[in-house]
Amino acid sequence: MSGYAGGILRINLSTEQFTMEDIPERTISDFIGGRGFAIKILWDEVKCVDAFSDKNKIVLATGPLTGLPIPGSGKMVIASKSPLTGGYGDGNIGTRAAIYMKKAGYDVIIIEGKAIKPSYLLIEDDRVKILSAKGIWGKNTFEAQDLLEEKHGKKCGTLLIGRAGENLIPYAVVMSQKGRAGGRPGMGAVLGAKNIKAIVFKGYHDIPVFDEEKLDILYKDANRTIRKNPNYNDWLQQGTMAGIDWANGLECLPTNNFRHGTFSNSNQCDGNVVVREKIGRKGCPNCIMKCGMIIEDNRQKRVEIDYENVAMLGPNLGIADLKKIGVLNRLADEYGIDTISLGNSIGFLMEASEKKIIDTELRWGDFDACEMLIHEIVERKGLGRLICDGVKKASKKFGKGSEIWAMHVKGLEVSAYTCYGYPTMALCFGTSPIGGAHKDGLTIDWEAEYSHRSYGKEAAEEVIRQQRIRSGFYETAIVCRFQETQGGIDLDRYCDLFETVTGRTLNINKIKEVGDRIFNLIRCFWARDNENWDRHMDYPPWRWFEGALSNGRFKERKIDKKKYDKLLSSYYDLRGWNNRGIPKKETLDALNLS
Ligand code: PTT
Ligand code: SF4
Repeated sequence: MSGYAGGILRINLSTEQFTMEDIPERTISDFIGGRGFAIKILWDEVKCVDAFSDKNKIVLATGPLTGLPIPGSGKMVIASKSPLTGGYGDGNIGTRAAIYMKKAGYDVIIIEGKAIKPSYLLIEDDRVKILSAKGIWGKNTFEAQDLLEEKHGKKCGTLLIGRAGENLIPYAVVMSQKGRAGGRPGMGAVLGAKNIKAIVFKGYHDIPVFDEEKLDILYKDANRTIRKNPNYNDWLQQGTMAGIDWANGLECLPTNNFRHGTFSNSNQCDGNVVVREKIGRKGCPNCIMKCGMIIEDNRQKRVEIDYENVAMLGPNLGIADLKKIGVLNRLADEYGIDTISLGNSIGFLMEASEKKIIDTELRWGDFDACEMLIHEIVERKGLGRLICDGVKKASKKFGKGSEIWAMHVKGLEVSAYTCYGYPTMALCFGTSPIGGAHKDGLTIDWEAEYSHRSYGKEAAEEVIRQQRIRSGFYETAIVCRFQETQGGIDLDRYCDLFETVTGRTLNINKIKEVGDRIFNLIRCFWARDNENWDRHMDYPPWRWFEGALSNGRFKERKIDKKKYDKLLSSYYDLRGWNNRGIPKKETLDALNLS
């Protein structure tokens, strides 16, 4: 089947059995791939289980465009029930593993059960082995990657976890290529609970393409378009790090646990510093816009930095020096722990100290304390024990009003945009399918331009428009969404590429329909596993309703709670959900989900 590799590999770690399954035609036409396949499988097979039990499953899913000569096609989705949120969780990681998995003959891999001892998987075409992880268990992700490549050669793709995943830190990510990270809602911890340190892929098959000659022409043409794009050169200089200046200017750069939206020392850690300090660039395979900016940190180690990482481990903790932020970022990558939740958790603890809720003194900007805390979080010891399970749990333990400044949605810590002035962005966080993430909607530019519409029906429509396209195309087909925003490859062009690869038609209406189907099924997954589901689950962190400061320039900034509720109701109406945020039967019927 053109564009698809050959089906689903199911690996049962408990019985050590491996089976191949076909993907039903209806699943392909209804869900396309990636996140679509992942939620279909999790909905069918993972019902109300503990995320760390051997009944939970990990789904690795590629899309029909993965691994082909298409801009940004070196990515895959990793999904599971999240130990951090208790709901659906996924991440999108750029890695050679995505390409080799498809070349080995698999669109999807389902990992179920639990290995009896620390192990890793070697998947080479139709040969699957569960091997002992002796010698790599306990190693950081950089060392483990080197050891695996020494053993299996460099011509392979690797997914792996660090100490954070081994120690079941619920915001442990999956790492690859010493700098790519995916699966913020604890996908690394689910692998750890299954005793799986790494998965090594080797594959030698060609991926079938409907019209190879045309694909070759379209690919060259697409790369020409990217190179000619006026943003291209700036992007190569700063990548996502241009975001620091942008966010500071729009007053949404999280500073001191999201209390402020500007950071007075941002010029010590912005994109201009990157231009001076950069020693290289890295990124995902099949991409000519590589956006991972490499600098040397304060310990002379190489580290790949991004906007989210720097904002959360820098300004949000009051730290300005990019090389020091780099040390914290590198540690997070070595341990395989999510930088966004980490920056949130440490920021939460610093605020708890400032408010004398804990009796240890932690000061904003104290780099040494932050470094120590990262070690302690990962090892679940010392002060780190207080926040190693995320801010939602920590605030429940702390009480004393700390729930107000625990910056999460549904248990997942919010990404690096503070929203006092951005209610539509708060709705993106509130209704994201995985909790407080920006991956399905980022409306700050739209809102800055049309702020008078921020609470209106247009705002709900804009959020849904973005969610439909991102979920219905970028997370299913799968390609990097930066190729559109920064490279100028629009959706029409991608639909053409899709048709050339698969021989199936795709247009914006079909993308929206698939996006809606996925969003509704994910919503059902959350509601099924959360008995007390209600609209409060779609509220942003309370801090944005209260306002953070009693004086200064942020004094007046906050989201109007009543207006947010109205906005949420418009969103539900447009989605065909009831006033608790649960899909109505007729909505599910119309999407073939009855
Ligand atoms: C993503 C989230 C992001 S989003 C960032 S930086 W960003 C953080 N990166 C981390 C990191 O690094 N190390 C670490 N230990 N933790 C990290 N946590 C954070 O994880 C990523 C890029 C980026 S960089 C973004 S926005 C875009 N996201 C895409 C997406 O979601 N879908 C898609 N189709 N295309 C996308 N393109 C861009 O990809 P998660 P990556 Mg990532 C070091 O995984 O779980 O989605 O969390 O995958 O290969 O690193 O690419 O300013
Ligand atoms: Fe990966 Fe960045 Fe290229 Fe997107 S732009 S494919 S995230 S390297």
